[in-house]
Amino acid sequence: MPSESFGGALDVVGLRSDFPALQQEHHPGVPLVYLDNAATTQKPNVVIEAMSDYYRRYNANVHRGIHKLSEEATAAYENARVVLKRFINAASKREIIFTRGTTEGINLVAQTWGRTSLNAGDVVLLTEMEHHSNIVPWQMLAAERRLRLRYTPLRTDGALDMDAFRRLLQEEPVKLVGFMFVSNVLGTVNPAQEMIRLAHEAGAVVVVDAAQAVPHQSIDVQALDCDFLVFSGHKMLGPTGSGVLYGKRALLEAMPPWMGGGDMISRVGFERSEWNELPYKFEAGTPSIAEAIGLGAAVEYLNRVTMAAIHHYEQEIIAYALERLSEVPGLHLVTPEHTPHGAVATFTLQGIHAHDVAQVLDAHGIAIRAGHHCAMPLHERLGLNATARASFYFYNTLEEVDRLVAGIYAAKQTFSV
Ligand code: 7TS
Repeated sequence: MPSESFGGALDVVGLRSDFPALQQEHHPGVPLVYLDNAATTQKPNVVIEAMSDYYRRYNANVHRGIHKLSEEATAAYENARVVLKRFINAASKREIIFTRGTTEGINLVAQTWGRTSLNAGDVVLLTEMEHHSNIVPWQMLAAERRLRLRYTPLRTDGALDMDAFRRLLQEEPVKLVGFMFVSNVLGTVNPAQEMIRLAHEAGAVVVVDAAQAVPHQSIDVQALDCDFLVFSGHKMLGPTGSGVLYGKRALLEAMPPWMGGGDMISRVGFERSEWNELPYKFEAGTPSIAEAIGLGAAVEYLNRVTMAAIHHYEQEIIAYALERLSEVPGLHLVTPEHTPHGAVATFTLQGIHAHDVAQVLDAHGIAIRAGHHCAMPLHERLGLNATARASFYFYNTLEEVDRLVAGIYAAKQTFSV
């Protein structure tokens, strides 16, 4: 059992009261246990209110109207950018591009930096654990520009094979290294700083998929020295349709825009146009204004809780969850227990399909995800069709871990295994 100091400085019960969705009963008399946080997190009142306040009080387009509402909307939108800049310690707010999420951020890098910097025969080095969003955009570009995709393999313990990574970087020139900071399936935390250093030594540009990292630990893009880093607002208490592409200013300055339209230009003629300065060059059209404001409010909330306390608490809860799960007969943990991992517990249950496990758990009020979690190549490599995944956030409790385990025993009973 965890020590009495479990939770440390975090008042989890108090924090939970900030989340309306966590107050509900899943079925009459059965409180919801929400363990699908790697897919998306619940939203605190401050986020919902910040968005509703924008719509109720100062709804207007940004960067254009010379009227009070538009000025207020622009100020709130740009303030969110500053909040995000500080959150990941970017050198300038011009390096913060608002996107709809991680997927859009990676596609933007592929379609702008990639299309101008990668040529036939160039190597893009990814890893075998990537989410589809860090594979498919590169496959699409590879087909168009005849690039070669290579993948750093996993070790049997679920960690990335760093020897192979070094070898792949040395075997032949690599133009781009793309990798996830934290795996959404394994939970594995990759040695990002070391990988970035090695990639730079080999002359590669690095894009980090930090979708599962930024919500759970403090991130400093300058200390990491990554060239690009992307994440989604909805996995860190913010709204769907919000996210950030961070890029080093010199790279962003040199990149052509992706989408054309309003706001991203400084001058438009019938024949040609000139681009706006950063970050607007990459934010064509009316942006997701309420979403950016909501994401700013989410980050301010996270700052109040502190990322250090969140990380510490999550490490305790995941250790407890893995310990309890590993005691269940017939349960195979896909999340490696002995490599650094985030707040994700992925497993299979002997004799029961992951979807059936999820269905029985749902009947007990417990929301998890089952399937391939948008990482089909990883599942193929692991020799698994589907896995069940419980993913935690700082508002989850030990009691919820216990209910998860009880639900798994119920599933075993239902299927008599
Ligand atoms: N990268 C990682 C590591 C992810 O976990 C996800 C979403 C994405 C990229 C894509 O993010 P999006 O916001 O652009 O969709 N992962 C999951 C998941 O594990 N379950 O549902 C979504």
